[in-house]
Amino acid sequence: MVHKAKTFCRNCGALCPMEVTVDGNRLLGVVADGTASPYGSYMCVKGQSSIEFHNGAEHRLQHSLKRDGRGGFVAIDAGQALDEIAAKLSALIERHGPRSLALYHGTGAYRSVLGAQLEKSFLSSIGTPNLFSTMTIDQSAKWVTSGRMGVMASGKPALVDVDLAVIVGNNPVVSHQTYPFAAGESGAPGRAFAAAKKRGLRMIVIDPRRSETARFADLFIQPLPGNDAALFAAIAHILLRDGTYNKAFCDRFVTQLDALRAAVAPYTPALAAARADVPVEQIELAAKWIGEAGRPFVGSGSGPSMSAHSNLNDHMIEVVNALAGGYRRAGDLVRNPGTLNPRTPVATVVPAGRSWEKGVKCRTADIGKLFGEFPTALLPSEILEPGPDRIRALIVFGGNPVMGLGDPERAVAAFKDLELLVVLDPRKNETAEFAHYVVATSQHFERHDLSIPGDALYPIAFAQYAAPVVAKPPGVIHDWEFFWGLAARMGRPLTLKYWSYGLEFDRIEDGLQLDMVSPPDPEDMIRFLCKNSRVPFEQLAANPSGVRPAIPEQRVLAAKEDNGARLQLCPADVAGELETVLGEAPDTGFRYQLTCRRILEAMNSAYRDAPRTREKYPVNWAYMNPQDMARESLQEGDAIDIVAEAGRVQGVVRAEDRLRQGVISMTHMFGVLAPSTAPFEQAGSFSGRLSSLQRHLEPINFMPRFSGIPVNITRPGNS
Ligand SMILES: Nc1nc2c(c(=O)[nH]1)N[C@H]1C(S)=C(S)[C@@H](COP(=O)(O)OP(=O)(O)OC[C@H]3O[C@@H](n4cnc5c(=O)[nH]c(N)nc54)[C@H](O)[C@@H]3O)O[C@H]1N2
Ligand SMILES: Nc1nc2c(c(=O)[nH]1)N[C@H]1C(S)=C(S)[C@@H](COP(=O)(O)OP(=O)(O)OC[C@H]3O[C@@H](n4cnc5c(=O)[nH]c(N)nc54)[C@H](O)[C@@H]3O)O[C@H]1N2
Ligand code: SF4
Ligand SMILES: [Mo]
Repeated sequence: MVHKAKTFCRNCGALCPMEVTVDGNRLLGVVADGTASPYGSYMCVKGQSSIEFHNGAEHRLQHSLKRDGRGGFVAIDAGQALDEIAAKLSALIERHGPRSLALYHGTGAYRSVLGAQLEKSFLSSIGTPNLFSTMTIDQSAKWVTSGRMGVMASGKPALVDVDLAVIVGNNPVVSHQTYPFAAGESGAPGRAFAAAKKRGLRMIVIDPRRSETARFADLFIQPLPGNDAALFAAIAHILLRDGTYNKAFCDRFVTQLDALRAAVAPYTPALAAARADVPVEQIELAAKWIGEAGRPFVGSGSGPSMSAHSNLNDHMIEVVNALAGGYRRAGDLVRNPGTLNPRTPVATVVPAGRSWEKGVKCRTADIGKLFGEFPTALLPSEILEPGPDRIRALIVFGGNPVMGLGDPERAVAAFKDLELLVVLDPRKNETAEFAHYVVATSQHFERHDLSIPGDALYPIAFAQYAAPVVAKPPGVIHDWEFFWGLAARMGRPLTLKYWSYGLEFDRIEDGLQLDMVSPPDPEDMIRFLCKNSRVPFEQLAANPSGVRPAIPEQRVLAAKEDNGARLQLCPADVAGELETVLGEAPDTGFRYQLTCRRILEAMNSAYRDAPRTREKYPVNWAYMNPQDMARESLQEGDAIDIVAEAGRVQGVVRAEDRLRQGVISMTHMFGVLAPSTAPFEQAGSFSGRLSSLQRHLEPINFMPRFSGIPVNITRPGNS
């Protein structure tokens, strides 16, 4: 019988509420569900693609696979696969200790709530410190900044409360990624910007490409990539020069202003303008608006975090936000005080922790954990470098790291070296090709989830519970069943806890000890995760469109007493990096820089092969400014070789006048791992070939360079 059911999308952080039409085990359609949604009625094309994926599009895996020893795979029952994986893991740990196991938590794992919670318990139960995730190949510059500067516990303001949004290398209209890194709303981002503009919001966008988000900009600055540190050092220079920074905020909450003043003194507006190739007037105007703003929010996306000097870029962007007092203040209304996990923000500084300087370290670098994780760029070294506690077994949960890491020569060598590689995924992605076992997991609409990943991100308090709306194919298991099944077979206990970023799993006291003989009921686990919720589980279950709790007005509290902590605007290592950057000269051996971008239709490597994606993107086009194309005598559709220090790929040129000259813009994780020689036959060009996992890594988080990569272009066949 055909019926309608409520659920929410789990493809990205927006978690859009939706209504699907169900016919038995097939999904016939999907529309946005605006009943209670914090964004009103909204969804994007990936919502549609995800129902087609449930129905079997993109060669969805229907059962688990085992490598057959002859270069191929054979189907294996999931229970049998778990038996074999458990036996191998137990033997490895027995022989080499818990550090021989590592886990990589990919983009697909963040919104698989029960799986992600049990993953943390599983790692703790094994006792391995080896947790890697996409965060350290994404925007961990933000973690580094919070570790070096400290954090304002009052948090950042909601879009509806700011009068100036400065958005740096972030394109939420396509990526739906905004808050808490940058001003905006993850669902219906364009609508939220339009409403804010109508109210009088001023917006500055800084991006080498006039992005979809930039159409809302009052001031659009189009720099060469990799110069955000210089630009924001110059803006700090102006704010200090003119005395237009927020003195009230700085007197109370920041320190090292004198050191900052000295460090940014050489970063004159003229110097930054020359480096970034932008008019100096634009830098002065941006600084003027920031100085004038009553309620500013200066924030960034992945662009600055993926370019040269990524940690310094981010630090200087946050310095400007701090100079402007871009945080919620005592007495400010808290628009979303959390629903599942209620929070009461206080206007106080959480001191800089520099977690990486202490505790358990990586084997191959003198670096400790960043928010509980090791740097993913070091994963190949941690596998390959000989030693008793090297990584021998890896579980990849919802990720495609051989592509995501870039530098396929290095990454593939490491993945091939593993004694046990288990991939937990509904797709047979490129990483799965190297796996000993591919455990096929259920798709979003087939499992239980709770809106934990949105709890602190929604613009208003909101929570939603999703029960399965269709049955999973008989051959697949849920992500959480994998971790429970493995732990049960290995004789390890599991405890379900409400873990979220910033918490140390072992320190969370409140937990639900799971029965390791009969599998837990997923509904019981969700009920447990609702234990502190403002909306009881029963109410969420009775309201499948989600609930906006009625909560009394909440305001940011003033600190009872000054804890003495201050935001450290210019610690010694930051001052040192500013000095180093000052002395750098541009690499004149390269005429272009390749920048990152995202497309609406795909989620990294997921939905890349969805029919509606392939229609527009048979390849990931190499976008160029038409004037650059004319100078190079290139036409649309021409093939070019894009040559970087680390490697080369063949791309297919498309004109884009929104892009500044000197930049080639290309989305990631298309194509194949093999050398790129025929983009149309290889389904695109794997731009990860242009990045190195051994050179140009940032300090602390070892972030590789994925944007602003110096490149030259030639016609294929010419070198
Ligand atoms: N549709 C869709 N949504 C996604 C994803 C997806 O693949 N598809 N991926 C998700 C993931 S994993 C992430 S991390 C987020 C990322 O979310 P965003 O950070 O918003 O990612 P992008 O859309 O790539 O926007 C980055 C912008 O930075 C600009 N840029 C590049 N280099 C520089 C630079 O050096 N300086 C400055 N100022 N700008 C620069 C680029 O031109 C681009 O417009 O998106 C998430 N959402
Ligand atoms: N050159 C270059 N490299 C980059 C980037 C770039 O811009 N340029 N971006 C970087 C960034 S920001 C990121 S986040 C990484 C992405 O790196 P990864 O996260 O490693 O790659 P994804 O393609 O997002 O992999 C997600 C996988 O999760 C699976 N999946 C989806 N939903 C579920 C689920 O519910 N359960 C399970 N088990 N699996 C699921 C999908 O099928 C897919 O195979 O790449 C990084 N690498
Ligand atoms: S924006 Fe698109 S992908 Fe993200 S949750 Fe909404 S429908 Fe899903
Ligand atoms: Mo990401």
